[in-house]
Amino acid sequence: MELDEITISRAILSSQMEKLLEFMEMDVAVVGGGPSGLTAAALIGEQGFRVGLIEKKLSVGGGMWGGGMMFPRIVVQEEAKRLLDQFDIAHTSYTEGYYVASSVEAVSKLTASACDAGVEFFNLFSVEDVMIRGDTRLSGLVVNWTPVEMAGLHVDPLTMGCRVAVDATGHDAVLARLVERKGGDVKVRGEGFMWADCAESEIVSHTTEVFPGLVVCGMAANAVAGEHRMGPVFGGMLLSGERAAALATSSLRQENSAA
Ligand code: 48F
Repeated sequence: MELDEITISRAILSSQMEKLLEFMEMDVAVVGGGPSGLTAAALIGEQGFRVGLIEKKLSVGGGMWGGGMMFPRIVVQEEAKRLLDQFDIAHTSYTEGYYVASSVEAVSKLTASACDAGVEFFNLFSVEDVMIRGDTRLSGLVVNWTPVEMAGLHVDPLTMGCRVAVDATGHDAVLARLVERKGGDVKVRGEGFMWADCAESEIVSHTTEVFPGLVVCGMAANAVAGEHRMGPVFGGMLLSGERAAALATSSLRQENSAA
């Protein structure tokens, strides 16, 4: 078979354009492909909703990929071990209640689960704003290419509609801060010092719908709540992603029944 470069280019452009158009109206947009976002996306996707994961970097994984200070290992505590099992992430017991896994395997398995659940990935897309009409409910995202942002080019963004957005942007809590800055009823307190025990035990309760149609999870949830940070222990991220998935789907169902 003789390969034709134009056919290769057409295949890429037409299939991606089809996906982009299909995802102009999503059920859930998960913003950020770190551990909490990947977990949330996989679990929402499994329920048959149309989920797009928008990641500003080239690769997903966020702060999980690099493990602890570039040693590609993560620690997960007892409470979240069941999620390691659920996503088939191999782990060894270090000492009672502490499990160690490869950060590369963890990101890969979470990503593969999200792919299997039908989640569509939009990498190198940076969310720069949100759409809210009349202070009622978040209805979409304003996105641009990350390279446009990096180069400081004056290029107008495009928009993607979603019924629920999950802010999984990590320490920056980008979506929550945007809503706060533009006068929405959200207060971002900013994260506190390193204190793993507090940070991990409170993260699930901080994972909430902070504004109609906007769920915060992972470090973004702790940043909104003024909670501590935790370093390379990741159980809370998985549990927070799981909680965000439950909140996002219940918000969708409420919206359905109100319609
Ligand atoms: O930071 P990140 O891994 O978030 P997380 O799921 O997990 C936090 C942990 O990795 C770690 C920790 C746990 O011990 O404290 O830091 O809460 O992933 C956040 C992702 O969001 C992307 C970013 O590139 C990263 O991959 N992101 C951030 N801002 C934007 C964005 C944006 N404006 N648009 C799209 N993606």
